[in-house]
Amino acid sequence: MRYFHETAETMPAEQIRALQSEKLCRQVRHVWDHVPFYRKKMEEKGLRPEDIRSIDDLHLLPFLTKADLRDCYPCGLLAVPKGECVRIQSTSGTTGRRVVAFYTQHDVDLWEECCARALVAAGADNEDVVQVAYGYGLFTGGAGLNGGSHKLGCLTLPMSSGNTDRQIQFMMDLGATVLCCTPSYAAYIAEAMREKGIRAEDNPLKAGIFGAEPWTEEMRRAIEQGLGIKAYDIYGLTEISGPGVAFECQEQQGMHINEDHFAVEVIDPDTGEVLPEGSRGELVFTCLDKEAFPLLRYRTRDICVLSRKKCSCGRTFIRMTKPMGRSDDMLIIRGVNVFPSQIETVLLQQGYTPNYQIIVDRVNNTDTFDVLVELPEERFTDTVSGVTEQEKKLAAAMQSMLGIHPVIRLVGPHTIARSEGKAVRVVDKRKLTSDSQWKG
Ligand code: DLL
Repeated sequence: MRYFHETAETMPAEQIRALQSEKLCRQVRHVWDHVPFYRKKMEEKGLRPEDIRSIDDLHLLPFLTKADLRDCYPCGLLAVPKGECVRIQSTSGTTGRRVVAFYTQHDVDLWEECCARALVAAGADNEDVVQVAYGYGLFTGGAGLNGGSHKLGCLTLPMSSGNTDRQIQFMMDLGATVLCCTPSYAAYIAEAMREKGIRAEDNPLKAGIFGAEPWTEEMRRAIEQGLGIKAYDIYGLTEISGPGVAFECQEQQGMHINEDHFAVEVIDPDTGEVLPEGSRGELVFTCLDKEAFPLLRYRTRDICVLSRKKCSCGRTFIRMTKPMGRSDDMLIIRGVNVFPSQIETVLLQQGYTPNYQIIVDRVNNTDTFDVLVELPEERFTDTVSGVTEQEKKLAAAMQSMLGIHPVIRLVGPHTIARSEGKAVRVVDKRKLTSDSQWKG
């Protein structure tokens, strides 16, 4: 099996554009009729649905930002009655206001099909055993790949993340052939297997589908060697549906965007100008046929380059490079979205000063996450146990806000450099960009 949906995935470019035009006109009418927020935004630009006649008119529509999504929380962008929805998923959340994405059954089917396409592109068919070690729950990773695997007819192991010993045992006992998780977790699983004396050639895996966080070509090689597999990238975001918005094929030369469902643009993040193919800029997605939560011209903040160069796999969908970073301040640490503002909130709530620094690094392919925090003078103690106790308490408070455990390092009052301009809150030592992504 080479494609999950051959006619869609190999459609000539003109046909994709015609399909996108037809779907966009329908989608614009749908949001105009059902989402007062969109109607207002369009009216502010002097636009009516009939002004959008083809995909070439996409640039006329207003952008949608994460701030708009927060303002519309929870149901302000819902385009169908809540009773017609069958599911929500949600982002890992910023300062208390998560983005809640709604799905009708049609939207779930569409999303799962995108994930099934990714599985086939990674060489899977219905004979495969797919181990899904992305988190299940509000996060889209587990649900998305689980659904894609079902659609393809694979035996699905809904492991969720964590409990690495059990992951390895199920993988070996049930003969998992495809592993789906974040790349950092894949590297950790490889390391744990090595420590147990299981050699790469002894495990039943043949491929992995890894995404949800940035990873380099070096990391890909390490995982491929460590697990004895081919490692494929997968991209997506909750707001647009989840994993499967784009996926890699056997060529491993960028990710094909499912253009029959999502129109993509790259813009200059400062001016909003649409940039020509091949330029580096911010990715903007338009959902062409989602019903419940159809975002139009959503600014992802992910920076990347698009290419329409023919791919030897036969798929005609445009390809995106790995995201080369983000244009906002969100960090992705071990697959979890972390905003510096969340850390500041916890510090202030716990009676600390807002003088802190986040230090993120990658050691043995796993993210480290340290937060340097100044001890307020009134809490100063020179006993080791006193300091350790405060560090533990603060780490627990951050874990409950962020869903990820930082190492807190309390330092003396006034030891963190003050800034005269923008404060440098984050020191990210990970090398996450790769220069040569278009080799072929
Ligand atoms: O991370 C969806 C997903 C789950 C994708 C599983 C792939 C696999 P969010 O939690 O909403 O959704 O985070 C979306 O994660 O805007 C990117 O910045 C980043 N991201 C996702 N995939 C990749 C990737 C899921 N392959 C945000 N490479 C996005 C780099 C990625 N960054």
